[in-house]
Order: sequence, then structure tokens, then C-alpha cells
Amino acid sequence: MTFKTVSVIGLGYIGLPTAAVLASRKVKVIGVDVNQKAVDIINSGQIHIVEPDLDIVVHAAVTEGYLRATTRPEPAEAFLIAVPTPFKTGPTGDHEPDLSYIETASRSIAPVLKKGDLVILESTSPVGATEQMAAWLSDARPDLTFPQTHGGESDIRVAYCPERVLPGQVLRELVQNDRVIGGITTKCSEAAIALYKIFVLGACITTNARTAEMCKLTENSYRDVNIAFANELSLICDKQDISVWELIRLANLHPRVNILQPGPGVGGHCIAVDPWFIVSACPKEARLIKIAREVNDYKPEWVVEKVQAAISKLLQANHLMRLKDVSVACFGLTFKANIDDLRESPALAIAEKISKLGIGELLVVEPHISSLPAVIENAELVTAEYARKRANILILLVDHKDFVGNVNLKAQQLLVDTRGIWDKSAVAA
Ligand code: SAJ
Repeated sequence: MTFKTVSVIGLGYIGLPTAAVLASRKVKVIGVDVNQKAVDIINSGQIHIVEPDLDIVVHAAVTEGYLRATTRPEPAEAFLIAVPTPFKTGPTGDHEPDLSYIETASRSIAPVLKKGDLVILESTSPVGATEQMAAWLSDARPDLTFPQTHGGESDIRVAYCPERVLPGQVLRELVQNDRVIGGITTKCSEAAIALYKIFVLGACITTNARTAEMCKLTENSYRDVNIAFANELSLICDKQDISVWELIRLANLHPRVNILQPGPGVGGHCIAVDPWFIVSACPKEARLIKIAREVNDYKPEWVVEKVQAAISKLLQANHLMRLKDVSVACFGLTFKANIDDLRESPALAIAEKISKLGIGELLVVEPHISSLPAVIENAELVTAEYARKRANILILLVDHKDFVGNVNLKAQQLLVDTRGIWDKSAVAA
């Protein structure tokens, strides 16, 4: 099976890089997005999201005529849906996945579908979403046959294939990572493999759609549970006066132990979200996964408590000092190191809470952004050098490589290190 024209629905963090990589393999790609502004930016050869080197690949693909964006779906041989699956909002929305974007996307491509087309869902989804998508398509196109009713003989092939790329390394991982491909039938999987083989160098491993959906959720839950274990250890070690960083380093010397690193909480739009899709479907069974989410969600609050304790300590040691005289510096705002993505960032949530503590000054050092988000009141974006000289309390929130090195605290300066890169007891002897 060969594909001359592929349509990617949803030109965000996953859809746009996928569209660009496919186009770089000289496949004609029609990118579809409801956001006219994003469509215009892409058609001008630029990008509306941040990902290293993506601008170069998109620019080349558009200039050479292989990538074009539009707001209205057009006929293609394969459709790749990469739209968001957020939580439902409103009083009933208790971390329940909202499939309305997938429904809208599938209903929008239904009119242009024809016999022999392939539809792949890439969006992180609860188990059963691909079958649901196939049902929406079939509902909109009763004149075509679908795999859930016609098996291997269906007119349309449908598969689930989760993305697994790491923000900041998307272009490399899109090509190199192995892919799990869950077709509704074997024929569907075969068609999807033929598509991914255009640009994937990793292995394409087939399973059914439900297992592929659960596989994606499992990968991110595995990481969340492991980070929760590290975060829980950090709370325990703090009480027991033990350096959690040294402890983990030592425990990880065991050949079968590999604990992840504690931090200020778990951010981003994947790991803090996906486990809830399992909990929401199986609330009685998914006890550990739920508790892990709660442990990680509590961590930013705990960090703010540590900052408050540091402020009290400072004021007790300096009787002439008032709360209004205290200067606090946050090092890092992004959701993880060496990127500029602030979405669901625990560091940003912590800075926001600190900005409301009534202190005299909040300084922020974030080399990856040029202006502060509006949620942080009265804060100032400054250089690391300025913050180190001026602040009474330094809070290390993100382990950006720019921050690594000796912090050299001044007399009476206090440190809250959530990543273990400045804390003397954390750094390996
Ligand atoms: N974090 C820690 N301690 C650690 C590792 C991470 O506190 O030891 C924190 C980070 O600081 C960050 C959060 O966890 O706040 C998530 O960061 P991450 O690097 O673990 O993951 P993401 O969200 O950037 O990307 C994940 C990846 N999933 C896995 O590694 C299993 C990626 O491969 C997925 O494609 C992506 O989610 C996604 O889109 O689902």
C-alpha cells in the first residue's frame, strides 16, 4: 500500500511535527486545523508552537510544496487524527476524558472519506475511543463499510497508534521510536504500518486498538507512579533529616533498582493527565495510579510550605526584617528542564502562590522565556547573577543546564532546592 496524499487533523505539538516529517519524505500532506491563525502561520512557512528545529522542517516542507494547511478537510488516502483529549469540565467532570474533539474531527473528515482510505487516531485516549471513533465515522457515512462490522473486507481501515515523543526531542523520537499499532482488524494494522514505515525507523509492532490505547496510558502512568515514589521519598527524607538525592543515588547502585528523581511536582500535558483516564474508567481497581497522581499533585503545595518555613526562619533570625523586606528568587518556571513550555508547570504554580505571600519582591530567573506570564503578580524577570546577589531565599525549581554549578550562598541566604542540583548534601562527593 502506498500513500501519495495524507491528511493530518490537528496541527499541534504532535500533528504538526508528524505532518512536517511525512512531507519531508515527499508525501503530499494536507494539514487541517480549526485555528485559522495557526493555518496562516504554517502556510507562511513558520510555526506557532515551540519545538527545536521544527521551524526548519516546516519551512522546507511548505516551500517545496509538500505541506499545506487548511481549515477544511480535503480528500486524502490516509487521515491521521492528533487532536487534544482534555478532561470534561463542569460539575460532572471528575477527570473524565472529553472525546468531543475526536468526535468533531472524525465527523469533519467523514464527508471526504472514500473506499480504501485509512483513518488513524493518535490522540492519547481512553480505552475504547478508537472503536467509538469508528462508530462516529460509520454513523456519518452509512454508504461505506467499516471494520467493526465488516472485518477485513471493510471499505475503510481504522487503527490506533499513540505518539510517544518527548517534548524537546520530537523530531528525533518521531523517526527513531518504536510504534505500537492497534488496528481494529489485521488489515487495518497492515495499512497503518505501511503509513508509518514512510518515516519511522523504529519497529512497528501490532496489537489490537484497545491494547494500543492502554499501552499509551500505561507508559505515562508508569512514569507518574515512579516519580510519585521519588516525591514521597523526598517528603519522608525531609522529616528524617536525610538527603533524598544521596539516598536515591545509593539505592540506584543496586542492579535492580532505578528510582526516578523527585521534583516540585509533575507538569506537562501528558503524565499529569493520562493516568486519570485509567482511574476514570476503573476507579475501584486503579488505586495505586490514583494515589500516585495525588502524591505528585500535592508536591507543589509542599514546596510552598517549605518556602513559608524559610521565610519564617529568616524573619526570626533578623528581628528588624519585615515580610515586606523579603526578596525571594525562583530559578526556573518551565514544566521541565531545557525547554520553554510553561503548560501545567508546577514551577509556575509555585511561583504564583509565592507571589501572593505578601513578600517584598519576587524575582524570576527563566532563561527560556522573554516575558513573565500574567499569573505571577509583581514579579520581575531577572538574570541569575542579579537574583543570586539580591534574594534572601533562592528556590531552585527547574534543573536547566544553565543553572548547574556551585550556587555559593551568601551568609543568611536560604535555599529551597527541589531538584537537588544546588543542595550541598545532594551533590555527589
Ligand atoms: N519529572 C520528575 N522526575 C523525573 C522525571 C520527570 O519530576 O525523574 C517531571 C518533569 O520535571 C516534568 C514531568 O515529570 O514536570 C514530565 O516530564 P517527562 O520528561 O517525564 O515527560 P513529558 O511529559 O515531557 O513526556 C512524556 C513522555 N512519556 C514517557 O516518558 C513515558 C513522552 O514519551 C510522551 O510522548 C509524552 O509524555 C506524551 O505526549 O504523552
